[in-house]
Amino acid sequence: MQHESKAGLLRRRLSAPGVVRVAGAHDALSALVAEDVGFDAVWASSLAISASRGLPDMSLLTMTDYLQAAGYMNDACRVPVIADCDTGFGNAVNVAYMVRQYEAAGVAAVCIEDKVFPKRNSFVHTEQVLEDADVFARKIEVAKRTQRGDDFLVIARTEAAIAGLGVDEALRRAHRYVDAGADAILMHSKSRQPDEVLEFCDAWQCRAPVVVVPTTYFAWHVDDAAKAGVSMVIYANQALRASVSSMGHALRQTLANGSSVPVEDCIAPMADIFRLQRVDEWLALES
Ligand code: SPV
Ligand code: MG
Repeated sequence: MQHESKAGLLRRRLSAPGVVRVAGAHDALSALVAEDVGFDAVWASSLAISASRGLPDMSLLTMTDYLQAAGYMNDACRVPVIADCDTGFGNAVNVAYMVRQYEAAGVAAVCIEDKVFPKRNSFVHTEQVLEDADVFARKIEVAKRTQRGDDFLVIARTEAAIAGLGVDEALRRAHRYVDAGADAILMHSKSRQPDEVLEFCDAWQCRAPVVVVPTTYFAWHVDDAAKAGVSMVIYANQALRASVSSMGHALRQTLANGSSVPVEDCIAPMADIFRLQRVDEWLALES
């Protein structure tokens, strides 16, 4: 029997009952931690990859930078990688090149959002400018036409609610993007409650899988998201934020104490690092 591709695996999981649970990663190691604890897939987050380079998420890094980061995650992990590809790094032609490159790197899915390039992170307090819906739908059409394998997924993300245009505009756009061939819709919201997403799902009637990113409405339980008709939940930045606070805590304590004694019990033992690096598998190649 032929080995199932990661895109095939993700597509099958997305169409099966239950929610696909995805964790955002900033590098291969954080992607491995997500896989290790049991997440179904990894989100190669533009926010997290930018932060790992010490930069804001505002289209400063290039496609090549993001592709390299997603490729490292994909090489390290067995679970599928979903790449956050911002606006597609330009126009429909850039999207075609992007799809070719990401699919060739083994990434299972790409997600593009309907903002204009250069985009800013959805939570930064600044103006958010939406792309014309037809122009964006054309990017989706081109992405779908460009992919070589049948299972590769293109997720269309609408930022209508982020830009303050409301759920009706998000719905209008989502229908347009599914008409253009999108495999799933990421309905983004920065509401403190899941109200916008609930309103969306209610009207959407599961026309295509719905993906959500509960960063501001983090108390929404995954079982309630499932009941609302959500197919995929992405915890986009929890690992990044956890790493910043854990590193800060461990280093602060070590500096203050003059040794790492106070934190030894709460930092990963070296054995955990070796396990994630699969040191034994590499050593076995020598013998
Ligand atoms: C990311 O993780 O980069 C995302 C999600 O795109 S958000 O930060 O909510 O825009
Ligand atoms: Mg992003």
